[in-house]
Amino acid sequence: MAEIRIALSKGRILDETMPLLARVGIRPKGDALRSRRLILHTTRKDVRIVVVRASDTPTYVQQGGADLGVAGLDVLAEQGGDGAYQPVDLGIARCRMVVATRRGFDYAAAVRQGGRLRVATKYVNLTRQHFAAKGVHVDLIRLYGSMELAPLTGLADAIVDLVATGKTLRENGLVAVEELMPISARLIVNQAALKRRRPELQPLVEAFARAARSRRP
Ligand code: PRT
Ligand code: MG
Repeated sequence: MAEIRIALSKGRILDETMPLLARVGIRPKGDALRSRRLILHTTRKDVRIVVVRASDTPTYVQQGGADLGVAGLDVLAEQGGDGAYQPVDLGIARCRMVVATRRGFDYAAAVRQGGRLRVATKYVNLTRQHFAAKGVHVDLIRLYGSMELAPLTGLADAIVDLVATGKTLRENGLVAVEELMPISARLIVNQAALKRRRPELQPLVEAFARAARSRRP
């Protein structure tokens, strides 16, 4: 039997997918969380976990480097998500994508005045669409991380970033002023692989869907 590859990124996605995988009957062999290996064997002989960067998961699945993957809706929406089928909302790695500013910054006035707003983010496509729909002119500043620093240093007026507990914003004197969308991680599937190997892949997709449903309150 040909092997089935599942692309996962270290951190939240791997951590929160692990219990779902266990329900599906798949456990990585050895210490998956600490290992530096990029391909992990599992208790199912035909299943391998490939460890990728979070923003690379859609690429691996779309191009067939992996058959399945788990990616945040933030990553999928930002990249356009075409080519990978998204059959299951796993309901894990939940957070919200928001606009945030320094506490005390008058966002409503800045938006109303029709000037240009400087917005720092790694989600440049979603940010552009969001402000275009509101008719607000923005100067986009593309960052790769630690977006929270941008308003504090005067680099930007606002950021578009993810918020889970709100602790990071709070500790940096920032507040969420608008929500773009709720985020959770999705199972994604290579469409060609699903067509070609449906008898192997479809039961796995359904097992993920059941595992996700059974962890809901
Ligand atoms: O780290 P790397 O550059 O490799 O990639 P990554 O940062 O995209 O990966 P990772 O593992 O940090 O995030 C993977 C996925 O987890 C994201 O694509 C989201 O779908 C999801 N997720 C869920 C989150 C959060 N919650 C989250 N809180 N991703 C990031 N955060 C960050 C947020 O950007 C902010 O800096 O956590 C901080 C806020 O958290 P709170 O709890 O203080 O509000
Ligand atoms: Mg990160």
